[in-house]
Amino acid sequence: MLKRNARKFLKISFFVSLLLISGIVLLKSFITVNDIDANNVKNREKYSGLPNAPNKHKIAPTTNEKIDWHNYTEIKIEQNRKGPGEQGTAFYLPPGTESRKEALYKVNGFNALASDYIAINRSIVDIRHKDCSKKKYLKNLPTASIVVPFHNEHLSTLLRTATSVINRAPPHLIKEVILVDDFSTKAELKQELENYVRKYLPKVVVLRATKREGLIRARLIGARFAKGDVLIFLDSHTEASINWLPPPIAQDRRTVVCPFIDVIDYETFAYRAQDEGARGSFDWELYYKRLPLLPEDLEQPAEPFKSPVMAGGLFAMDRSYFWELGGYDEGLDVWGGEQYELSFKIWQCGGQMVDAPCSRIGHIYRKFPPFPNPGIGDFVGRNYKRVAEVWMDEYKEYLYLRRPHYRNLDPGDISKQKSLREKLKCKPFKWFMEEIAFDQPKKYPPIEPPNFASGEIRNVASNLCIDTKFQKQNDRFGLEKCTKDVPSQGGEQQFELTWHKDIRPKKRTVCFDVSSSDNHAPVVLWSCHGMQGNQEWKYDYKKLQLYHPISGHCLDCDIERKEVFMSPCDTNVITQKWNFQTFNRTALDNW
Ligand SMILES: [Mn+2]
Repeated sequence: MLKRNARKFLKISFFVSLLLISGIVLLKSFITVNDIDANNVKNREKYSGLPNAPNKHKIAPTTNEKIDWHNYTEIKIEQNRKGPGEQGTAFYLPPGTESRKEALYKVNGFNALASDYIAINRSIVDIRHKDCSKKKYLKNLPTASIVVPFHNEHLSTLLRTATSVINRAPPHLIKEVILVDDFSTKAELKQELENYVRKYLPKVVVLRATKREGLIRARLIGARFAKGDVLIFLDSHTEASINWLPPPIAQDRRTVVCPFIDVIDYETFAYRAQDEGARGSFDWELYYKRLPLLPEDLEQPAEPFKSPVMAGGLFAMDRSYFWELGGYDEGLDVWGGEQYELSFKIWQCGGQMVDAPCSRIGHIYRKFPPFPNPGIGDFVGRNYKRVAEVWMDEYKEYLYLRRPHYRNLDPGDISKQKSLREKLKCKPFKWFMEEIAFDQPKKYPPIEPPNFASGEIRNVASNLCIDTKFQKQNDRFGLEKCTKDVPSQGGEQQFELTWHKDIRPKKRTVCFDVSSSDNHAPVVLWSCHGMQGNQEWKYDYKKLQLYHPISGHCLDCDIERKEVFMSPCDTNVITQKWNFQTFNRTALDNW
């Protein structure tokens, strides 16, 4: 339940802004009411029968006229708003709220009490690239249905999602906002949600699953109900930003569009960018990864750019095209793998996917996952196997190489997906890897090249070994007696100089990191980024030096203090000499 004060505050602030907004909506709809109906009829005609018309790649607008879709009245109103979290600023709870805060944190994984203090229709600042404010889009745009699945979402974050989506979009372009309740148990998501929606959000529909369906099937429930020309899927703890809707729906029918995803701070609800864009990709364990923008993408920072894989929950897709591609594979359980299934399918079967920098949606990345494991075994593994077996051809072996137990998982019946792939004459995965994710293997090679060196790193002067003692990020480490000499002694003395040219304790993903070129600069462990820089090392097996190119210094040590640090390279200094247990001479010669 929302606290009384917060609820009262929400209601008052909402009512005031609703009055203002409904004024604008009225005004707007008064002006455009005839166009709306005409547009809808046209769009209907336009879309009927399209699946059988393969050459009709573009949405054919009746006119090519482009207009500025910004709602300057709404923008002005928002600029003048003041209060908790307004203008997307950080909000700090007043003293005395700790126990309520903790209770809500536990069930949501973010500071839900802070959300309750912030107006449902709070303002955020425009952080889009400056060129976005000048962009125009077609006057005749299709309508959109926004599908928002939720499971035990906090009420005020859910309502803020729906409200921001509606307030920051042209009213006649939103057919409906569909909230799909995936069998939530929170009381406020029942009557209280429905009362609110009935009173303040007439475009919102609440659908209820009758059993726990999981994210993927909940999205499908919403998609089946949707009547708009374009489906837009959003998470239930998001905030749509200024003029977010026209960019994704102004694309052609087979272009699936993802917005930029901004960060809503899980503690303070401050709204900020995570970066200025990157192309989506994956590694061979199917973790979502990102690839740098291409030079041509950087030249036009407000234009949509091609992206191999979507991040997940936030995208827009022509509704008939979604079904033409079979929607999501319904055999995918709970969550996991669905973004790969859809992304591969789109690219391999003749569509394309872009990220639109001028459409930004804020998302709360939780501090921790609050929901218990569903207790149905490795459902993510089974999902990945389904995707790999249907779409990845011979490349699936690279996944199985890293996750051998997937070979024995039962993916269930995949005949429907396979026949869809055949029916749509989709291209092989090799094509996707070579044409779309062409730069991926450079960063995530299917077969990892061998290490340059591995084993203990023994100092020649002291006969001591480097020991990282299973320390954490940002910890320093030093020298200890070598465990090979004193087997009873514990420690972490096995290292790898990997093909990324970084040094990491075996089987871990923290790396030797030096961030200063000062004499005596410390060496710490830091999360491996694989981008060299501070973490690049070269082993000179002739001079026995561990060279750090960016600082130009060599690894050195103080025997008395058992300390490890950096100093200017000098072949006469014996404390700079190290024996790496084994090394690959050919690889080091070809550095
Ligand atoms: Mn989310």
